[in-house]
Amino acid sequence: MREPGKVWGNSEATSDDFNVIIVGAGFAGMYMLHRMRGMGLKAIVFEAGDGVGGTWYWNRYPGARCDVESVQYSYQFDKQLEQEWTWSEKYSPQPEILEYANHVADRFDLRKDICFNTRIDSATYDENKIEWEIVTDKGHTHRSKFCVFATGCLSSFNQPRFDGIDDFLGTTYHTGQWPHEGVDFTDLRVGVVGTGSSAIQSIPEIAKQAKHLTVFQRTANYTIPARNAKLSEDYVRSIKDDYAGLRERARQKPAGYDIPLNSQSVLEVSKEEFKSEFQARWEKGGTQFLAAYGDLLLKPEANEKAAEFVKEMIRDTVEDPVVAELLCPTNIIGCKRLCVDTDYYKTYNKPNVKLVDVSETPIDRILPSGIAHKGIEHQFDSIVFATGFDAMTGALFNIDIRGRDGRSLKEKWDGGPQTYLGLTTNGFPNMFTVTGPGSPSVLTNMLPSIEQHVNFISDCISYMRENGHSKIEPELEAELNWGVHVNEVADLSLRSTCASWYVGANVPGKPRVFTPYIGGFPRYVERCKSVVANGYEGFSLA
Ligand code: N01
Repeated sequence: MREPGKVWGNSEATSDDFNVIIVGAGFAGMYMLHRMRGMGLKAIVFEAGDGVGGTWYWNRYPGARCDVESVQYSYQFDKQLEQEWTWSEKYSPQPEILEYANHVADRFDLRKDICFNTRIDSATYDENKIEWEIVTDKGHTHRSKFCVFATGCLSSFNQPRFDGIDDFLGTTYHTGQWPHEGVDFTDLRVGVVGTGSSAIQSIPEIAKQAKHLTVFQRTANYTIPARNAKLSEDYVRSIKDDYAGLRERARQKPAGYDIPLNSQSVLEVSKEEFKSEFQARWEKGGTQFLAAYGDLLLKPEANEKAAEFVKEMIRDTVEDPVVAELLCPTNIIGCKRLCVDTDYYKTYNKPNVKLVDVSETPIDRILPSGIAHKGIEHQFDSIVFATGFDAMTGALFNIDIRGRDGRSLKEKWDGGPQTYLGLTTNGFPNMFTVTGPGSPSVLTNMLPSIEQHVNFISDCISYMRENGHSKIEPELEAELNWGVHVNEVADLSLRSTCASWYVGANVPGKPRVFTPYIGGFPRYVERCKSVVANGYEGFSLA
């Protein structure tokens, strides 16, 4: 084994140079830093916000919570952390998840190597030195052997540029950039644009305060009651007593999330049977609803059974039949990400809540006093844009990333992202993405996926160190084959068939490509293991 200093060392390096530069201090960046330090490497994280937590730092809108049960949406790399941290609710609210991120940062003393309030403007690969040069928005330059983008899948917010948006005299908010001090909507007339997860979580909370709330819906969404609850001491004890078992069961599941999966076809059971199964899952709450039968996301006629059940629930809940029909989605259930809510449909029974359908006629423009639609002026004191994100690639494209020969990542991915395993891309040596396009990421429980990626990257760097390599890059052929596989499995699922952010449909001009890997967590992990077992198959090492 070569001495680390010789492998990583650069005669021109200054004390400002790092072995590994990590971009982003969310759950991915924090664990990456921890692993690098554990390997004795010098690493620094650059973070745009003034605190850790990523998604949970930015998305502070009312009602924000995770839709994966907290006992599973948590790190598993440290058994003591697992035992000592106690979640208070089934789906913990954003402040508690952020508190957890802060606890982890303190516990592992991460902050001293995180440079807050700093955005990365550019990252350029220097072939001669086999180094990355990073320039921050403060104009500082740093160099490192490796560059790891832990920039998140849903971190570049999507703000549609409605005509007149800058003329609005009230206050506008985006759910993904919520003010830290919170917002009091008491006695205000509020407009919400969008009905995705962020809107579905925030609308019931905003409706509790606002004098009047108008929701502008372009596409109705399916949502399942969360049935959130405080966790009892006995339940927490039972989880902690068998955390290893729970994590192992989760690893075997396609979403890396231990929920009751039924592989049976809904088409093979009687109407009474599937209705009772859907009813039981509706009562239990959460995304496990879609795991009721094995073919719900494979066959339209199977999907329709689940979709019809939810529509019946909407019609039973919403008192005004016209509003109920507007809230009934017309597309595949689960095609767009299934939402999880608390009292979403019930909120439309409130006298201060109104739904405006903008599916056929879009919003005309923003006026100084509100929103104009079909020539009608809706007056507001505040407008909330719950309009989502430039998902998967947005945060990467916000940085001018240039690989070998000055080639820009944005240009390379002009027709859609191309990666090997969602972790690396040809032409960009020593660069890694955590939960990048082509990885299971957003289709799985993010925390186990993040840990798997970070462990893969860390082990890879360790392997390079032990074997005297200073450069790693995926071969073009391996990358193309991975892309073919990602597309093949996407084509098997109904998830790839609608205009969702999974395919980039929500951002005008974005190429329509199903970006995450839908082959499932276990299959992905097996593939990564076999790549390693075969001496980093598909990578060229120098
Ligand atoms: O964003 P979205 P989100 N005019 O893209 C509408 C995760 N998440 O922030 O569907 C009018 O889903 C748009 O309409 P349409 C989760 O993975 C998790 O809600 O494009 N409307 C849509 O209704 C989630 O999937 C959690 O027709 C416009 C909405 O804005 C992802 O983040 C909580 C418009 C955007 O919905 C994104 O969710 C929250 C326009 N010009 C988020 N442009 C949990 O863990 C857009 N829209 C619970």
